[in-house]
Amino acid sequence: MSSFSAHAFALKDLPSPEEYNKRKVALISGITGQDGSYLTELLLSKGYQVHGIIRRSSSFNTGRLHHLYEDQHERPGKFKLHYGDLSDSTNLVYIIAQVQPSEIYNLGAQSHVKVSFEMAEYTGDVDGLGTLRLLDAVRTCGLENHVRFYQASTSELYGKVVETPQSETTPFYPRSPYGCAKLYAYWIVVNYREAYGFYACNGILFNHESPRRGRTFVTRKISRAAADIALGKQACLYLGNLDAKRDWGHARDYVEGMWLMLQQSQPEDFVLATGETHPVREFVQRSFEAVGIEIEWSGSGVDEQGVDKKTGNVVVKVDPQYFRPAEVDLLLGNPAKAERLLGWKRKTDFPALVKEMVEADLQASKSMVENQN
Ligand code: NDP
Ligand code: GDR
Repeated sequence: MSSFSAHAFALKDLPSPEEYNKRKVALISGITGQDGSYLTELLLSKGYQVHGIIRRSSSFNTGRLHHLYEDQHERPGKFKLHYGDLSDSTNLVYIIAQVQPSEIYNLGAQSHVKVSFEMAEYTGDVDGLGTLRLLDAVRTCGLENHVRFYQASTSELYGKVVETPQSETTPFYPRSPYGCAKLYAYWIVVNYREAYGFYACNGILFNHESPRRGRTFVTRKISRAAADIALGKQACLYLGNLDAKRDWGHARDYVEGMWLMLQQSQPEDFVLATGETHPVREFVQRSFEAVGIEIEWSGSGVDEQGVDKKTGNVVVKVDPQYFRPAEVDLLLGNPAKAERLLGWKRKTDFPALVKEMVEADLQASKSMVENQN
């Protein structure tokens, strides 16, 4: 046992790490988010008992988990939510001591890059120090050799383009307070792995989307607007930088990769990506095509407009308020290591992702119209 161990509240009479790991008890921070909901579905389907940390909110914040929560009445003891926050160390120790998880997925974060410029200190506290707090809570409970830990690292670590495609060996150059906070989290995970023998992995995930994506991220903003404009509920979509390129996959495929990372004999860091990159403009083009609107582009930079070829209406306009103080121009990942060692491969391609998101928003928007009538 390390002389630096912080076993102030160490749990007693633990089984060996091998026996402990067979228990299949997962704890997820950020369970109410996009990835949290898909990961919960996956883990429940694999027979895990799933615990999630949720924040107290004055409004309803468990919409993405509603179907699972309903279901838990049929499967008592399989799914439980705990109030907590990554800024509250005592609470994290308490939850871990109570749950005694065999796997922890740290998905909780202020995850919006643009917002991180406005809330830089908060983002640093939650996304950076929050990761340290969770790791230290595991140590405080004396579970560092028992728990397997997944950290939601990000392609935002690469930031300014140094090389493409970006892989596990590409140097980092973050371009936002969010990226900088996640850089701290990345390295503290590596450090605790090396210092205390933690089974801890960084999943360096490129952008992944779905119909459950938050509405202020660009893909969902576009898919919703395409649906609403097609149904005559919205006139125009305002966007920022249309030239930024992203490597977009489906969240459902990526949570499978998270789980695989914690099932290996040795902890390692992995990139999950599709190996393709597309500009924001293409996401717009394809989304509007999916609802029967063909866009013609005019102007450039902030003067850019997207005109509906049939009606001549301007359906897309650039608004400088959505530009960022520093931008990540190009992300393109190389998932070769994950494919080779984890057997992971994305199943959903780019056209299918756009189609699924637009169809889901069209459906949701139509049913709102029907409910109003
Ligand atoms: P979301 O924004 O959808 O979800 C973030 C989750 O974190 C929510 O459950 C949110 O709770 C929770 N959260 C926010 N602040 C705190 C806090 N102070 N304490 C505890 N929980 C908090 O993100 P995604 O599901 O898309 O992403 C999951 C993780 O993966 C994040 O860490 C993100 O940074 C990272 N990531 C995401 C990628 C993507 O493309 N989606 C790519 C690479 C990394 P609430 O619902 O109450 O707001
Ligand atoms: P990103 O996702 O910053 O890559 O972070 P986002 O969808 O916010 O932006 C992608 C690109 O689109 C450009 N863009 C706009 N973005 C938003 N949100 N709104 C707009 O109106 C708009 N117009 C153009 C952006 O400038 C950017 O270039 C996501 C998050 O999920 C992070 O948590 C995660 O770590 C990374 O992906 C990988």
